[in-house]
Amino acid sequence: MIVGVIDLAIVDSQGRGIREPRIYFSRFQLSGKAQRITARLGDNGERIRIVNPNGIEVWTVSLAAADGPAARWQAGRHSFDYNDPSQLGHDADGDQYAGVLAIDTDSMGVAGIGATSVRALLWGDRIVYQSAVVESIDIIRAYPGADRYGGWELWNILFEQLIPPAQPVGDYRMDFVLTFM
Ligand SMILES: [Ca+2]
Repeated sequence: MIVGVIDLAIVDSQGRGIREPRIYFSRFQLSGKAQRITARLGDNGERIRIVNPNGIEVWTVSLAAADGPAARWQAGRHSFDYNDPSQLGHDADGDQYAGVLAIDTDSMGVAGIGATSVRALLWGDRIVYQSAVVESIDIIRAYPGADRYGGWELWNILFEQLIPPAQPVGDYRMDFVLTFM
């Protein structure tokens, strides 16, 4: 789901909107140990497009769980957490589920559309979701001096999820909301 006051979309290589964008973590072999899996949002065929037709100078694009801090990755009755930075099995947020998701924009691609420049834009963090502390993660921010009335495309955002040990096999899913404000 995508919300915002400005035009924010995920588009394919022809610039057409992708109605229900999805990213997939690669299949992984379960073991008795915790493990990290990764996925990337965006490549040549799928980019986040930001268009700012109203001249807003300072803005942020952020990503949050659609169901808020109580959300979990779910496969039927099995689930694991996305915002429990205590890492291995010690449940910091008290919901009895372990697991944490990091969003890393260190190697994110950013390009202005047409004549738009990327000046006064800031990205390049690795941030983990943390219940009641970090419920939304900024992907990119524009500061005073950024081009107004411009458009930008973003790709190659790294998602890294820590899976708790002994997690049951399943096709785990979770919904996120991308917001421009
Ligand atoms: Ca938890």
